[in-house]
Amino acid sequence: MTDTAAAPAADWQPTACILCSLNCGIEVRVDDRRIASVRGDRANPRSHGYACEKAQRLDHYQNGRDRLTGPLRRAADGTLEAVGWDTAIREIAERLGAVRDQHGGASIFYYGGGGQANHLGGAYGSATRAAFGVRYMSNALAQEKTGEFWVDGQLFGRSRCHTTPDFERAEVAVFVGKNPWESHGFPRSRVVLKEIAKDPARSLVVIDPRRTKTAALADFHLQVRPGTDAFCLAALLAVLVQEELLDEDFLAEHAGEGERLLGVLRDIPVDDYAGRCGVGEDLIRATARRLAGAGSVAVLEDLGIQQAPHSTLNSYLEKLLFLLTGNFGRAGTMNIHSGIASLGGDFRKDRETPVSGARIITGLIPSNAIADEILTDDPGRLRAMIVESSNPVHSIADSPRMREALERLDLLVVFDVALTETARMADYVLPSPSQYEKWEASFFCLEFPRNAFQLRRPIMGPPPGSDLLPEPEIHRRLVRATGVLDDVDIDGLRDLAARSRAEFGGALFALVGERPELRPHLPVIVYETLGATLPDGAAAAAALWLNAHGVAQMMGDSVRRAGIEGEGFALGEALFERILTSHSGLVFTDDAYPETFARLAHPDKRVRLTIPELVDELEGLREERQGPADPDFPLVLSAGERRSGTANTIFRDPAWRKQDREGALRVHPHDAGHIGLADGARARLTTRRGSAEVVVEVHDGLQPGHISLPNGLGLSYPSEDGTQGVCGVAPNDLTSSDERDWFAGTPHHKHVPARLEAA
Ligand SMILES: Nc1nc2c(c(=O)[nH]1)N[C@H]1C(S)=C(S)[C@@H](COP(=O)(O)OP(=O)(O)OC[C@H]3O[C@@H](n4cnc5c(=O)[nH]c(N)nc54)[C@H](O)[C@@H]3O)O[C@H]1N2
Ligand SMILES: Nc1nc2c(c(=O)[nH]1)N[C@H]1C(S)=C(S)[C@@H](COP(=O)(O)OP(=O)(O)OC[C@H]3O[C@@H](n4cnc5c(=O)[nH]c(N)nc54)[C@H](O)[C@@H]3O)O[C@H]1N2
Ligand code: SF4
Ligand SMILES: [Mo]
Repeated sequence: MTDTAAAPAADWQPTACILCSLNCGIEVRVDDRRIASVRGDRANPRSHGYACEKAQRLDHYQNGRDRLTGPLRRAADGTLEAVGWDTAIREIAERLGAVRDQHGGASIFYYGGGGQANHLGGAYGSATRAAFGVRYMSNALAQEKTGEFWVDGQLFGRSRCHTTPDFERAEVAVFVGKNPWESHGFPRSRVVLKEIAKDPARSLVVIDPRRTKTAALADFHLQVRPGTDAFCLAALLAVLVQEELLDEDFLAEHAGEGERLLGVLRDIPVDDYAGRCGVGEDLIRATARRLAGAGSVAVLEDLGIQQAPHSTLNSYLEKLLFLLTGNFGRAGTMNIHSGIASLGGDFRKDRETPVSGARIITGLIPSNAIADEILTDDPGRLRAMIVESSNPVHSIADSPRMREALERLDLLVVFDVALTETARMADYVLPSPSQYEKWEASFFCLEFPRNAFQLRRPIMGPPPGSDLLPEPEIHRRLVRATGVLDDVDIDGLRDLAARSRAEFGGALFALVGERPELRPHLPVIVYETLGATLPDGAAAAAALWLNAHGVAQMMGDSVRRAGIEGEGFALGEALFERILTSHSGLVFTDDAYPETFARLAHPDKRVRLTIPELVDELEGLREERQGPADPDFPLVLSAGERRSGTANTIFRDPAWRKQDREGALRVHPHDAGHIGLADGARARLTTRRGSAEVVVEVHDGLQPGHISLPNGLGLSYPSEDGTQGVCGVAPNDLTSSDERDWFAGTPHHKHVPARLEAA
């Protein structure tokens, strides 16, 4: 045994993995500021001890060599120089204020607000936006989920009526453009997948052009030709209608306005559509019959259809699979979950972007439209940008154009923990402690009936000698610098908060009743008042007090069913107290199944089946020509596959990957042979937008003509001697921002015309 191993082990501390939206509860042991050991936390009410192998590598995030240690400012010579917080905040406030005064707050844009697990800071962003009159915002959801949200809004009445699949109990589980073995996306993914696969009474359906690890477990693998899901899904739905497999009782009781949709489906030529998507007609019919005959079906769609042709239509057809078969509002099916906070924007404002007229959904500008809104001489263009916890230079389509756009801005302010591709372009970089060094939380609470939330405590302090501020404090200082809160009696409110929360609540309520313009500032106001009274330096958690009361008010029965007692204000207080003290997380709502129907927001509480715009698109499929591919770009590149060695851009150090260090391009043996490429060979990959050298992995899980590159690579990172290096290919050096869904503007990352040549 070595000396270090003999040193007394630190205690296991509960926290969460921050690498994907599941945020599995973990317990970690810290040794000399390193995340030394990691294990699943059995007390976590969502993950119950589950964690995948990636969590073992979290120290690559915690102790990355490009972590920021203090604020930075762009100097006259163009380099980034150290600057003090007071100077940085004062100058940013002055410069944002100047942009607003000259061009209006609509010219300042806010992007991000949290990555896979750090949403607490973003909860304070509303105050900064209000202080500078910011009108437009967005985040990564606007390059994946906005089409789906819009469809939810039409079907269920509100885009926040978001459905969640109950795979634990489903007889049939369906994945459409989703590879949960690698990407997760629902609790204990791999355990549940294996359970379904080995149970002869249950079935797994996967729609994916590749034989993924998920597809390899499937009973029904519909191996569509890339980009043809609309045909496949339409054919499945057509079989349901034509073979009279609909759940008529469910539809009569809970749905309406289906005539036009069902008429269109009745006329679809199933054999033709099967041919167009490359799936056998027999397999399509067998799958449809399996769905119709099952006691329960749950469905999950993801990037494979959201970032591909017909994105929004695909989301619509995916939802019709469970709706037409009546798999809604019961165990094992789809339910509308509760939530603790919104992940979207302010959807009450504009419906279109000011310059290019792109559709704004749930308050979010399509990521692909951002450069259009900057690179123009239109007086309404965006001129300043605040980026919080996101790396848009790397993650938005057409990175060269995003760089050009950010260069054109008068001011770019970036909040991050690392010197990212985006931070390198900033005028000011505002660094925060890591997610293990501060109070933090994720708002990805998507479960039903028992929905869980975890407020995480810091498990260590920030690095010695660093000069970092948590995001809530940065927002507070920016807001304070504008003077907007100067006439609010903060001291009085703080005293009240310390004395009586009920009186504090009453005073706050009266304040925003009198001055509604202060409403978006509430997070900062409660942070400065109630926050100061919270134990253990938990001020950042103060904003959650607002959420706790909101949830208690709107879903009191569900909160009480979760074992939290009280009525009215007392229930909100009890929930907040439970949030503060449940370090492994808590169940905050336990819903009854009828809740799904109660949450429908159409006045008649029915699902509205026909979405006219999308039924038009569905009808138009018949005329769509699938001509021969562009001879210059004969392959379809899927730019951004999730693998066990990818984690967005949260891990920047390539050394975290033991295998597939450079992120190989996967190529079918037929294509590899044709081009003359052996496994491990280097090749030149070219798209209409760019070109890159790649390592090839010959892989028979693909179909000929389809090639696949991982996400999250091509990041610049310092080696031990400090020289910067880039490992692998940044996928968005190869994508174009104009290749996007006509409706929601979601990118076609999974469908990039490409060619491959021996290097
Ligand atoms: N390991 C790992 N896990 C992650 C992440 C990560 O970076 N690494 N990122 C997280 C994030 S932000 C997200 S949004 C999720 C995404 O999770 P997923 O959507 O599951 O991830 P992808 O691998 O991008 O795409 C899923 C599948 O779409 C398939 N596909 C490609 N083209 C088509 C098509 O035309 N039709 C159909 N039906 N399928 C197609 C691909 O073959 C792939 O298997 O993963 C999360 N989890
Ligand atoms: N071509 C292609 N492009 C894609 C995709 C694809 O499949 N293909 N997938 C898309 C999808 S689904 C997504 S979700 C996006 C993701 O892309 P982004 O929205 O850019 O998010 P991440 O890569 O997750 O980056 C998160 C950032 O947060 C920083 N960070 C981590 N912890 C903290 C913290 O505590 N505080 C602060 N301030 N910052 C922190 C990290 O350093 C990192 O810079 O990429 C999209 N882009
Ligand atoms: S990467 Fe996702 S599934 Fe794996 S441990 Fe982390 S949160 Fe859980
Ligand atoms: Mo994502």
